[in-house]
Order: sequence, then structure tokens, then C-alpha cells
Amino acid sequence: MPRLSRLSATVLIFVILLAGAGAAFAGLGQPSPWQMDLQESASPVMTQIASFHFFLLWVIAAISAFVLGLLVIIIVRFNARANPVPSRTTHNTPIEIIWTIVPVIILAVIAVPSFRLLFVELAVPHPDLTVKATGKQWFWTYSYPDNGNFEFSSLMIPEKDLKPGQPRLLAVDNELVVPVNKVVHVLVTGADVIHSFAVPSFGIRIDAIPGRLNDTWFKATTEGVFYGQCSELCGKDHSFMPIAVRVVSEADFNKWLEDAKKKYATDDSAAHDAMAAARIPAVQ
Ligand SMILES: [Cu+2]
Repeated sequence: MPRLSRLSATVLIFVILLAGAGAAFAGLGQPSPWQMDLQESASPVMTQIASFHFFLLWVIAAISAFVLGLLVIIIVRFNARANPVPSRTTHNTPIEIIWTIVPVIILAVIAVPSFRLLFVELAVPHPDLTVKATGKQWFWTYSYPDNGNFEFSSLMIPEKDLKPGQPRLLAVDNELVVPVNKVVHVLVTGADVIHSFAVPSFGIRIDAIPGRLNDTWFKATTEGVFYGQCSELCGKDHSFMPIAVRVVSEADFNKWLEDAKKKYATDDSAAHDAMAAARIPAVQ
């Protein structure tokens, strides 16, 4: 069947190309066209999430290949034409023991690194800096409780006002600024409904729940701007409350901190929120 083999060769080449391109297309800090994999990692937690993800991918691939192999053997060897008189065997104790024990072992092998990763995500190391993110309909407010406790709102830039290089639906007017290679403790809450603070490159996602203070942490290992989005359906402009984290050197961070303390010090929080709410971009 030359036509079939040519077709399967084409499919195989396409899959290999896509798989190879996946890594290249994976964006750092934001999604990229034709991306296949997770976004590139910019924190130790995300690096561990990515390696656990690929470990699971191999486990799943091996199980799928094994089951497919069994199906093919059954289809070829035990169809009505090849095997007109079927066996009436119903029990085989050794096989039954094997197919009970082996999945248990596989699950245990998955559970150990899975729980280890969960603990890494949950146990916040001693923080160098704390920021508080409050989800609101439909923007984020950030405050720096251990650096003067100033607060500012972060709103999406409407498409018509985007400058070159600013990604659509992700760029914001006031970014969350943090220093590189420092443990940032993020306190997360919601002011009205449940939102979710998520930045894929840092491997963080945590619900912002009214009346409750959740926390997570990240340590950005690369300077740059890293984008995320509210990840809980929170109302009509849910898709228009992006998260932008600018990671800078410590010197630049201290400089920004001095400016920010002056810039945001005079803001009356309620008035600022009202102003921010008025500026919420309409659905495009
Ligand atoms: Cu939201």
C-alpha cells in the first residue's frame, strides 16, 4: 500500500516538525502563535511543573502505546476469521494480580513527585518582598505592604492605544514591578467576586476570593515582562483584566520604588478605584 505509507510518512514528518517547533514557539512571558508547549519557564517552580508535565507525558504515551498494541494483537489474532473457535477462558489469576499491582505502582510513581511539587508550590520560602494583588471587576490593584503600602490600579490598554511591542489584551498601564532573583510573596484577594491571579511563566495560579487572603510565591529568574490573565470567569470583562509583571534588577526596582511611592502616595483609594472603573475598556 504505497499510498498509505506515503500518507503515514507525511503525517509522521508533520508531527515531528510540530513537536520540534513547539519548543521554539513556546513564548517567554506570553503566548506565541502556533505555540504547542507550556510557556517558557521563568521561575524554579515553573521549571519543576514543566518537567513533571513531560514526565507524565511519557507515562501516558507508554500506557497508550501498550493498550494500542494489545488492541492490535486482539484485532489481528482473535478476529472471527483468524480464530473461529474462541477460547472460553474467563480467569487467569497471575494476569489479574499483575493488572492490579502494575497500575498501583504507576500511580505511586506519579504521586511521589506530584506531592513533592505541591509542597514546593505551597510552602512559601522566606520572602524578600510582599505584594498584594486584589482582583476587581475588571482590573487588578497592587499594593506593596512592606514598602510603604502604596497601592495602584493596573488596567488593560485598549487596542487602539497600544504602542509597538505591546501585546494585545495583555499590556497594562501600570505593571506589577518586582526585582529579579528575589522571593516574592503574593497575597491575593478579591474585592467583589472570585477572580484568579495567574502567570504561566512563573507557574502560579491562585483564586482571589472576597473576604479571604490566599497566598502564593514566585522567584523570577529572568528580567522582562511576564503576562498572565484572570483565570476565573468573573463577569463580562473577565477577558480584559490581564496581569503584567515587570521583572527588573534590584537597582532598577529600588529606583522604581522611590518614584512609585511619590506617584501613588496621594491616591485616595476609593477615588482611584472609581477612576479606574470609569476607564475600563468596553468590549472590543
Ligand atoms: Cu477576574
